[in-house]
Amino acid sequence: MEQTCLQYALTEEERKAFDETGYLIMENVLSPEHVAALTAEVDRIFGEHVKAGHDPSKAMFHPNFIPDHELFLDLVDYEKVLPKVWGILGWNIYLYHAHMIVTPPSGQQPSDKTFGWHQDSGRMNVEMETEPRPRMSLKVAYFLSDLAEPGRGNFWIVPNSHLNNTMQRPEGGFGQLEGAIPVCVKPGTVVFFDRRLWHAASPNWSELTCKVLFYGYGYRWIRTKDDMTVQSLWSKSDPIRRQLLGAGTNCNGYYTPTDEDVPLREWLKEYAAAEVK
Ligand SMILES: O=C(O)CCC(=O)C(=O)O
Repeated sequence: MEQTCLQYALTEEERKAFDETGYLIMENVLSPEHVAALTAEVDRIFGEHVKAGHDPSKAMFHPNFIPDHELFLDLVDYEKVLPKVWGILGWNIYLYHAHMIVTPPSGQQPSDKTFGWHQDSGRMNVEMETEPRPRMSLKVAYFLSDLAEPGRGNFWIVPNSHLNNTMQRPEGGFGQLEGAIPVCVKPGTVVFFDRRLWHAASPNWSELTCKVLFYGYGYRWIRTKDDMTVQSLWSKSDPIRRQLLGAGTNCNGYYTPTDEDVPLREWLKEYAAAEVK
C-alpha cells in the first residue's frame, strides 16, 4: 500500500459525522472512466445471469464477486476508501462480505409499500444483548449508475438511526420509517454506512438500471457472510490485501493477532502511528 493513501485518512469532521449520523457520503471517488470499466464488468455478469435463466426485469443480488474481476479486487484496498474504513474500525479488519446489486426498471407504478428495512447481520441483532448494539462492521457502497433522483432503485436510509435497536414500523405494510430518505447520488459516489443504520433497498420505478457494489468490512473474528472464495487470490496479493481477504496464520490469530496476522497494524505503526490503538 502506498503512503499516498494517507491523504484520504478519516478527518475528525468525518469521524464526528459518521458517529453522529451513521453514514458518510463522498462524491467523485471513482472517475467516470473507473465507473465505466466497473459497469462493463457488472453488465457482463448480469448478462451471464440472464443467460443462466435470471429474469432480466428482476433485481440481481450477486454476492462473492471479488474473484470475478481484477477491478473488483482492486477496490478491496482502494486508497481513497480503505483509510476511512480503518479510521472507523481500526486495523483488525477484513472484508467479510461483498455483494453486487443490479436493479433493472421494474415497469411498475410507484407505490408506498414498506421497504425491507433492516440493520445488517441478521441474528447478530437478536443475540447481542446490548442497547445500543455494537457497531462490528460497516459497508462501503460504490454507486455506478445515476441515482441523483429518487425512484431509481435508490438505497434508502434513516439518518441517525444506528443507535436504535428497534424502529416503529408503519402499520398495514404501507409507508416508510419516520425520517427515511432516499440516497440520491451521482455515479462515482461512495457511501460508508454503519451496519446498524436502518436501511433498505427500494423498487426501481425509472427507466434507468440501478447498479451498486457493496463491500462489507468487519473485525477479523467475524465470520464471512457469503462464500468469499478469495483464497486463490492470496498468493498474488500484497500482505495488507491478503489480510483484507481473510488470511491469517492460525485461528487464534483472528482473536489475538500477531504481527504476521495484521500487516495493516505494522504498516500503520510505521506510517501513521496516531492510527494505532
Ligand atoms: O440495494 C440496496 O440499496 C440495499 C442493500 C442492503 O440492504 C444491504 O447491503 O444490506
